[in-house]
Amino acid sequence: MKDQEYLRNNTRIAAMKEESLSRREFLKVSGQVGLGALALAVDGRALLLGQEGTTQWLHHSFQSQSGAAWIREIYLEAREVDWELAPGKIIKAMAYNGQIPGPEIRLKEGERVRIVLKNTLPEPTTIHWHGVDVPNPMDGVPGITQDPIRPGETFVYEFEARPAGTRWYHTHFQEHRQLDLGLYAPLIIEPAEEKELAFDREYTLVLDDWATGIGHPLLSTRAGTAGRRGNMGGMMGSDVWTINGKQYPKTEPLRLRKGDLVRVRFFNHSMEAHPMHLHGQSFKVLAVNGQGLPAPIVKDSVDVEAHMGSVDIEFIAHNPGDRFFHCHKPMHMRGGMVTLAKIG
Ligand SMILES: [Cu+2]
Repeated sequence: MKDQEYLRNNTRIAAMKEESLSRREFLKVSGQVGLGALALAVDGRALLLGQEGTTQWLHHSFQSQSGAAWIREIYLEAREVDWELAPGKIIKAMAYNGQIPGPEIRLKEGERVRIVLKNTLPEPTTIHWHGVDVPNPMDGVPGITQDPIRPGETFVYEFEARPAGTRWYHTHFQEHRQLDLGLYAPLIIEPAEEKELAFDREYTLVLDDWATGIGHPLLSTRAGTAGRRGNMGGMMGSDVWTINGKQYPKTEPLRLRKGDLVRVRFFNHSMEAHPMHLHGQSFKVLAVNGQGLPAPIVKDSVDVEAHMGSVDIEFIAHNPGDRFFHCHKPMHMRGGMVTLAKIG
């Protein structure tokens, strides 16, 4: 089954909650998103993933009636959330499937994917597939390639995943607010020839900043909260610096065994560069901004460019301990852009 092969290659999703879904239930879900009219040869299982037992995340392979092609289907919902950056620091934010960053999507190069976006926000939105060679009508630019997706509406994106590399998906509607409020996520396109995951452990670390003011719960995303820069003309400085939506010590550590071959992908969602530094050992820089380097460079710190920069690194975890792994700018470190590589 292609689904099982996909899951084998996708440790992050495979580790999450799995539920079976009958064909009838699947068609019900499909019907809700306007796909009920399609004739589907469902292979009898689907995967629903989401936070706190919710079921917003559906991905499923199905075959057209002619049996011609497999298409992976992914279901996303954009909605408002109360997001806890750190204990007591709860902000109103926007999220895909209730999480910041949104669910990481992993595809094989050349794989055809259909992504169904339901807009449950109180305002319009779209998704742009950053760094992916999508057809123009799928590019997600409101007023140019599509109409904005109104509250309550659903839009279906469909494209072939290419080129391989570390990519993003994110809102393209009023980015100064919606992007700042959390509507972004990694989109990883694995090379077609990469049969099995060569790494023992793989992590994606999304770097971001937040201007929460005094850290009190904030009222409405319409007020440009969380980032707050939307309504403050950039006057309010960032006070919280996060890795995968959390401020240290609430960041999730990397849990490694001695000898593991590890790949880490950094995404920089903030407007400043972050020199990311690992204690106790060096690493190889494999790719910058989605492009593989002709020859990897060995470093102990690497700058992740501002404005959507990405860097892929690898290392063999050879030096045990709870190793500090952080941005080297003192204010960012103090603001929480820190995690641990726990090497046992
Ligand atoms: Cu930094």
